[in-house]
Amino acid sequence: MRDLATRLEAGEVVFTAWSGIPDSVTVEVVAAQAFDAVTLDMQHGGHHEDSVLRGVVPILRAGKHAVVRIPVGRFDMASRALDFGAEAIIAPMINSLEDARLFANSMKYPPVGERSWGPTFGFARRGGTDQATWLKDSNKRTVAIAMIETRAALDVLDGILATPGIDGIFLGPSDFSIAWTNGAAVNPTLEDMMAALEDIAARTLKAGKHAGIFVMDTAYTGRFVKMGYRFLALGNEQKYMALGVDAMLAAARQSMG
Ligand code: 3PY
Ligand code: MG
Repeated sequence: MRDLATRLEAGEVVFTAWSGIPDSVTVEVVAAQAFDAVTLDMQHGGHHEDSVLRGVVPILRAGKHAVVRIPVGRFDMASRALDFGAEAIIAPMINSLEDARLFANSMKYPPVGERSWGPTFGFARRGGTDQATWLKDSNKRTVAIAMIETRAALDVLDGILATPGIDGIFLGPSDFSIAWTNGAAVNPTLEDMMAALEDIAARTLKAGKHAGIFVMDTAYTGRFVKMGYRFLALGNEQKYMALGVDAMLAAARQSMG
């Protein structure tokens, strides 16, 4: 299986499922669907340390990229999730250069960062062969993704992108819309902010980093890909279930004439 970093460097579009139900059997079902990756959400989803430890297994077994969104400021959890076998970490609310530096430090071994040694589960789960190779390759085989979702983050975007160890950004369009409207609205497809989203993607690619976004409305997918976003998150378990049931009932009713 090719690394997520390799696929993103090649410009491939990568779709990630979004999981909020903290149960490894549910994760197993999600990972069996046609997504390229599964993200376990510890920020707004119900995932916690134990469910991440267990949930990474069915994702890797399905041959998918295991991604974890940590809670705000929980950079210790970024290291832990990597030690559990996650390949990429999404850190929400990276609003300052200090946030970016702390996040990168937790993601990368020296000399880039300060990640502490101890891939207790990840080594075997991700096919580690020997410690020297793991140490040599880990920094480029793990993807540190900083969420951009406030005006403060936008103000220091170039600095975040230039932070050693930060591999890319992930746009949170709901929080970004709240920031954009000064708290007046939550609208992840707000037309007024689309030029800013386009500018963020362009600056990210220019810096040689990866751009991702949560696609709340699938009709916007093509537009975001055209802007340069390649790592795309879709839905959650509730949505997958609702859409599946809607499609199934509609097909059943249609067959009745
Ligand atoms: C946002 O849109 O704010 C997000 O965090 C998406 O997950
Ligand atoms: Mg958000």
